[in-house]
Formats: sequence, structure tokens, C-alpha cells
Amino acid sequence: MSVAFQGSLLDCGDEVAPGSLGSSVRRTELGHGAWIDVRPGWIAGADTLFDRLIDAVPWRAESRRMYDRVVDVPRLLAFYGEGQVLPDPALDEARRALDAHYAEELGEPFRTAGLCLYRDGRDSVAWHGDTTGRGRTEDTMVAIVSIGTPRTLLLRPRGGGPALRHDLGHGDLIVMGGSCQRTWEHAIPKTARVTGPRISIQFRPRGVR
Ligand SMILES: O=C(O)CCC(=O)C(=O)O
Repeated sequence: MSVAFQGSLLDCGDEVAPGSLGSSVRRTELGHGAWIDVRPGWIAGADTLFDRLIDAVPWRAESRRMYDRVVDVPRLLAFYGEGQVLPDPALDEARRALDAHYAEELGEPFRTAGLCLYRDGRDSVAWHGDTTGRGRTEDTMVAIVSIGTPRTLLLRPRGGGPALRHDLGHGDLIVMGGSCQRTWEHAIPKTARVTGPRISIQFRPRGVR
């Protein structure tokens, strides 16, 4: 697929590897039992990983029924279920590192990987929580690796209240944890300021969608 991403001048290594977690992860309590962890610049070689994923992932367009119309989902998607081979060994490495860091707190491994390609600022995802599965009733974690053009992730409490803005940069990790999927919602809004592509890689435990 030809999707041009202007890589970072600072990210000149070809080797793709997650960095350390540990004390480099910064936690913010959101309230209502929800929190986010952020680790800026977690993936070294993020330019290379972006190029590899653009080529290796079978990106597909989806459409959804909205009332009486069928509309295109404004991003391309791929999903790797439990036991499926991930499209790049660096994603296995990232998942192993997340498992090691969160094992005790999460009590189970991350099992699935959802990938989204935002082709430019017109692609987006509307306000939602990952509540199709266990996130509706249980505390859980969703770990997101962001590569490519920086985009804004918005978070807002379901009961009402101001939205928090978090800028997701190239190679950054954000983990939404605790009650975040059921007491908060998140979104990637459309923007006229962004013209480049972004890939989001979401690791989730079994039964969380
Ligand atoms: O693009 C992102 O990082 C967020 C993706 C997301 O919220 C989802 O696919 O459920």
C-alpha cells in the first residue's frame, strides 16, 4: 500500500525494539477508578516499523449500518485474534514487554492485537469505550502503541465532565486501565491540521473488545 509518512529525523535506526518500561511509565489517575499510563517514545526504530506494517498488514475497509444508511468506517482495520501470528516480530516483542510489566496488576496476558490505519486527518474514531466484551463489567487494560503522525486522543468521563486531551506521538505507548473502558470514553477526532498517516496498535486481554 502506498501511504507516505515523513519519518522522524531523530529516529534514524533501522532496528525496531521497545524500550524499558519500569520507572519510565507515568501514571495519571483519572477518577472513577480509571487511570492512564504513558511512556513517550517507547518504540525505537518506529519509522522502520511504520513502513513494515504498511506493507505487511492486510488493511481492510469496513462499513457500518447507521440508522437507515451504510457508512464507511473512517480508518482501515486489521485484527489478530488469540493465537494468530502477528504481522511483525516487533509486535511480539512489545507484547512480551507489556506482559512482563503488567502481569501482576493485570493478572493475565495481552492476547489480541487490533491495528488501525488513519490515512490522514479525515480518519477518526468516535467517542466510545471498549465495552463489547468484559470491559463493560470488569476492570481491564488496553495498551496502545502509536506510530506515525501524531494525533490527539481525547478522554472524557461517561457521567459528563470536561475532556482531557493527550497527544500521542510517534512510538508512544498509552495504557488505559482500571475502570477506564466503562467509566470513561475515548476518541480520535478528525482534524484539518494533520495530513500524514498514523497506525494504532492495541493490545487487549482475552474477551475485551
Ligand atoms: O487510534 C487509537 O489509538 C484508538 C483506537 C480505539 O480506540 C479503538 O480502536 O477502539
